[in-house]
Amino acid sequence: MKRIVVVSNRVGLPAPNSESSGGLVTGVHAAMRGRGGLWFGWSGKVTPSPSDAPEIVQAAGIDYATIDLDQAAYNEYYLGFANGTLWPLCHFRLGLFEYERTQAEAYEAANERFARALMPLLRPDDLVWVHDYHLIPLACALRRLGCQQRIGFFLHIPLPPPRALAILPRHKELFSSLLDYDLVGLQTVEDADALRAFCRQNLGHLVMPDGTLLGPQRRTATGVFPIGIDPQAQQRIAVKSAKLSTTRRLLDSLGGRKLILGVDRLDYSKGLSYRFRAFGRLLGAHPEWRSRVTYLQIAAPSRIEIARYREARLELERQAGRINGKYAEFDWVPIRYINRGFTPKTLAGFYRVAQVGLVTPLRDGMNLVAKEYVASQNAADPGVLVLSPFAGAAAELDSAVIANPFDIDALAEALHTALTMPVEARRERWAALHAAVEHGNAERWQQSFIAALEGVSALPRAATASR
Ligand code: ADQ
Repeated sequence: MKRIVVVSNRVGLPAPNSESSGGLVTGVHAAMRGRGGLWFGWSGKVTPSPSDAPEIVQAAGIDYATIDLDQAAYNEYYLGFANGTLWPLCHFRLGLFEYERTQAEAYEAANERFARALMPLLRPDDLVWVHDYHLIPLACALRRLGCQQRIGFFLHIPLPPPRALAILPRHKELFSSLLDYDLVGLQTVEDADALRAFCRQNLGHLVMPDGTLLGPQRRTATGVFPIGIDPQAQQRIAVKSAKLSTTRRLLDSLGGRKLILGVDRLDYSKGLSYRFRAFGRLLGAHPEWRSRVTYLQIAAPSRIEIARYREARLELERQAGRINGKYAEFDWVPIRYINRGFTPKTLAGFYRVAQVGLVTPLRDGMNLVAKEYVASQNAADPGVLVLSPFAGAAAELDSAVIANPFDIDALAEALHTALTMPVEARRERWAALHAAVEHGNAERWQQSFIAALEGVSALPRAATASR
């Protein structure tokens, strides 16, 4: 079996009982658990004059190799181009998109540095699997250093249509560097269609009926690989965690009221302020729910150095204050808004006892919280998932209560529907959701991507063209 080398900006270094650092780390960990391999990337540390020689630690069959970033790279590459330019662009938020040429250059330079540090660690028959928008040009940088190994790329976030991508200066240069990969994987059919359309329309490349892109140097296969979780492990943890003192304390504090639960990184793409408004609208339109339901929103701070993220946080504080001020009673607070992360164990217990899982991003590559919520339920008395159609997960989880988060009234009605749904209907919907989560699990995601990467024709473009 060939060794897998995973490359991602952030590496999920082993740290027992740590709070999650987001979906990529959750998904990659679940996928590497059985197979092992090397995981290379940024340590999460910012140091002056960091070395290009990675620090290596081993745990549970995985070698973790990391390098630090310096302050300028952190500001310009990570906060700047990756999260201030590419993140809003890919989440269809063109109004929030910002561009600085020096940041684009720092992004290229960071990718070159990652390539230089990784190259000495590679063995001839490794399969290199690069993750996410931070590292789009990594294969190009590796190829320049002579890397011949198969390299695959997986984009965890959405890809907007070509006309939106075209607002990025030098978009052709950036996205044509995807053609240095042997395989590019995306979360949904819509994302894969956007990539193929961009390559055809903006780059002028031929796209084969099977989705293969014919670039100038090589053939690049493309495919849809929806990321998943380990549903059986999630169910086991949830059953155990339901008995934890944290879960018991939560239940005691609710005093028999129903619970709506949201769990997210605090990110403007997750649509939290729309949810708060919809919950307020529910209490206004259906007074029978006052004092009978509590909404717990857990929102772990994320990228707080970026002004938009601080503004999103302030907006949520304002809204929670307004709604609580209007509807709270001396013995009931409608919205409990918690601005920190919790361990996966604690979250699993909360998922299990929540009657409604509220997952309504404005745009999301997949959204693993939706899958974790489903996998944590009690089959005999399951909760209801309220899901945005703009989460990649909606393609698989279409038995959820689907509600457009921009339509506050529709979202409030969806909450009412979920809270009043009879048990037979809940069981029926949950069975379909659970089957989908089981089917699209983390193991299948990893195995199908690696099988596709091993299976792609390694022939250079020139050789195939002349056959
Ligand atoms: P994220 O945007 O981070 O991931 P998501 O898929 O929902 O979003 O993953 C979040 C993970 O972090 C989950 O495992 C969740 O349990 C955990 N988490 C979230 N909030 C938390 C909190 N407050 N406390 C503790 N843990 C928390 C990106 C993309 C997604 C895509 C994933 C994986 O944006 O669309 O699904 O990568 O590809």
